Amino acid sequence: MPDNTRITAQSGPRPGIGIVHLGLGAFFRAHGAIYIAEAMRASGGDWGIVGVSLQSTTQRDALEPQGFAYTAVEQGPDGETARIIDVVQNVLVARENPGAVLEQMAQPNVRIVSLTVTEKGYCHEPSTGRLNRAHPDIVHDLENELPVSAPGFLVRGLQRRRAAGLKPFTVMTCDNLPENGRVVRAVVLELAGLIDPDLAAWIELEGRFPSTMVDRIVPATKTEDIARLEQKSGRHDASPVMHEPFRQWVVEDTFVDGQRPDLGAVGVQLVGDVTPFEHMKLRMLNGTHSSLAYLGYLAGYETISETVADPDFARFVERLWREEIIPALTPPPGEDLGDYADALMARYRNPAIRHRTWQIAMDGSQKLPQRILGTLGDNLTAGRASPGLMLAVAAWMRYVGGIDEKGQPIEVKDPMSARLRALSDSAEGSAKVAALLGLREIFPAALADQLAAPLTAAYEKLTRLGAQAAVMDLLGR
Ligand code: CS2
Repeated sequence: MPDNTRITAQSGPRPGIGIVHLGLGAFFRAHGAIYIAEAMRASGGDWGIVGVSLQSTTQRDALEPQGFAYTAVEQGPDGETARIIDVVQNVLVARENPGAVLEQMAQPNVRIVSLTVTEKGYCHEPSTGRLNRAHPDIVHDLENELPVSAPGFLVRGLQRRRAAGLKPFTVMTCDNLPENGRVVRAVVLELAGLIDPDLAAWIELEGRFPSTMVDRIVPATKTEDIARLEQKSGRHDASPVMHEPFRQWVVEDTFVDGQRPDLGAVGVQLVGDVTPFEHMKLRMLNGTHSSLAYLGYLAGYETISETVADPDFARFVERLWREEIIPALTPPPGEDLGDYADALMARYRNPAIRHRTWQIAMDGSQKLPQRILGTLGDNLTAGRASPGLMLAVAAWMRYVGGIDEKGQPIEVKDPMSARLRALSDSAEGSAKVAALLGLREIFPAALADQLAAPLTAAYEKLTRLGAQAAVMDLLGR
């Protein structure tokens, strides 16, 4: 493919760099980057983005020849619309040159370092939110000045700024973690404290870590998406992003010196407390997404829209919302949870979005606590039954065993996959459920005790009937 048929960044003045983004995946390019581009168009400011891939060279190699511009394709039920996003000004690969990333973070004009490094990128223990000091990347970062982990880059980047007499950058996490600002603040302070207690004290005093709630469904781009787009537009884009029309971003308005793009001008909700929005989104959207992912995968469905096209699965999700999830939630200001559930169902049904159950099933060990276990714990305390969510956790247990209902292997992607597989292989039935419940990184002891009996019953039913029939049985069909 000759370069002149590629898409290119628009000519004209380029904005100055204001943001370094760690983890330049499809989600940020289809969500935060678009809001930031729109905010600059609406109100100006130099908020150009330098993207950082921690490991892989794929994004850099794809985007560099096209001036870091890419196409964002909005996929609605009635068709697609495409637009070129050219807010990214450069992409660095941390593994190749960690020093260049730190240097960029220490530039005076950089005022925000944002992150989408997925749940596991915080190197914390999901059940406690504390830094996992035994994590190999953290062990490395304690011994070396050039880091490999996201917390390591944040701490060393802040260390350089302090040494240069600069203010810290605001750390703005955009990952699906509850109280994500507090989580990243805690891991940064803990790691900084182990490196230099004075640095930790400075970060604690001067640093800002707004929590955010991010929402847009962005399935991984497939080869056929690239080909279809090229056929339609006549130009090759090596790395377009596909996304649904819906988007939401709720941001705690606490930034160093108030420095941020004019996000309020483009529909971002700037609030004092993001927590109720995060709970709503993580439990209602991500909680049912994960439930559908494990049960839907086991029942043989490839995507979420295919899964909810099955009337039993659609009724199952409705039941999860109305009887198990909503009763345990406090609605955030201005939100009606019943309406929110209706809107989610319409989003899941969008047939243009081919979001694979396998993709969502990834990294379950990091996702279950905030998506499902919190609701289960609240329901247990309130004496409310949660048979649907029990079945979903049972399906996760079945899934991580690595063999599907037809005896075919499942490619389980999870930082704990080897341990999960070994525990699954070591026992059967209730002993297997007990072995997995013994993983303290996922299940706190008190919750594990309460879950043992109902989860064993759900697991036995799931293995006896299969996912589809277990869902039907739950609905009384
Ligand atoms: C999904 C999320 O892959 C997953 O685990 O549940 O990526 C989901 O699509 C987004 O959080 C929607 O905002």
